[in-house]
Amino acid sequence: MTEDRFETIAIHAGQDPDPTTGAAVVPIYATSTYVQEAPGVHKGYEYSRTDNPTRTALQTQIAALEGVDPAADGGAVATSSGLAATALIGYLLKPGDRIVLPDDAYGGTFRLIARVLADHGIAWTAADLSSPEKVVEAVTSDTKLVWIETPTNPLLKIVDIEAVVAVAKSVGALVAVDNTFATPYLQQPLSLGADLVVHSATKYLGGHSDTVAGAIVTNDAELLERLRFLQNATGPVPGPFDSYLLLRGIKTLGVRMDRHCANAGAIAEFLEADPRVDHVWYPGLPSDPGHEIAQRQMSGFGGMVSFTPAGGVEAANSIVARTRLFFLAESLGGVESLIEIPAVMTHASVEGTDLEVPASLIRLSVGIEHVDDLISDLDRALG
Ligand code: P1T
Repeated sequence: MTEDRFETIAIHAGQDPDPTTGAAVVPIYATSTYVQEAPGVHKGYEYSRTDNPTRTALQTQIAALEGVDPAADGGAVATSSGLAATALIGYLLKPGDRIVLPDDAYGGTFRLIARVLADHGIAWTAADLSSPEKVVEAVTSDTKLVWIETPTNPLLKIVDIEAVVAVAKSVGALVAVDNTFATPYLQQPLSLGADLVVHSATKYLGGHSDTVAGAIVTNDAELLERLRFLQNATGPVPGPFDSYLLLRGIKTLGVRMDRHCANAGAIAEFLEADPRVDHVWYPGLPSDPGHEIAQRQMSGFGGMVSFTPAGGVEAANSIVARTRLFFLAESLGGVESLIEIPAVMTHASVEGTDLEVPASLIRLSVGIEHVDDLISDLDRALG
């Protein structure tokens, strides 16, 4: 199995035919409990908060795709949402510990760190992790976790994972990489030295905007055991139906990402050349400050594009009201294209902080529709 390539692993890892029936697709084990032959004598499953076979298959699939080294005894923990995954990682910390996080990140991640974990005595510092000097300045002896997002949400900054890992290791801090925007198809942070990979599986992994879920992946057996303990102790598990939807969605991750990347690249070029647009953020554009590192660190530039229209906030509001194919909605990573204004939608919680985003910023989650139709839709909406 380990010699198989990404697209093959996506379809086969954790998905052997069902041993009881030969079913070619992993069944939805809709059960909360498992009958025991005698007290403590069972087939490996006791209660579905602790483990469920559909979730086990999903965890095997995700771990394999993130390149978990089978010899390292690592693995994945699938969770009830991306933020549940982040919260479990937060439980690894103690009062007095510090988290260094990016000055551009998903608003909900910031809210969890600054308004929940902070109340439990965990300090935080926001810094521009795309600047090596700023990382060195931000990381101190009390830093126990460096949280990376790359590309960041919503400004698509690129962080050099290996460089940040080197600084974090110098003070013994763990490094977690939120790999939601890139997916393991485009970027594998564990191979660059990260300790933990986090996903909002709600997005590209699921791929169809029909479920909310998350995942944590690690090569470290001790961390995996601790996270499994924390999940069982606190309870944020995905149900078997959600696990099945993810298993099914992930099978096509590679082909979907190829199309997301191609469409987003064409749209970024279209927007960059248009005088009705002020600025475009997309790591695939040679003009983007993260382009070189993205080329080295990723095998494609992803499906997210952000831009500011020349007409400011007023223009932004009318553009998002005029698109027909790009639905005005939060979230991202589904087959259908979405458009939103982060300042008042996904990132309302960062207003007035170091993470504040431009008020006229528009974020596109470019779907896998025909690219010519998507460009016509934006062309019309730009007015
Ligand atoms: O929504 P949830 O599955 O809990 O995942 C949270 C999360 C974590 N990390 C990143 C990079 C994310 O983008 C998200 C969720 N983001 C959105 C809902 C959004 O529209 O940006």
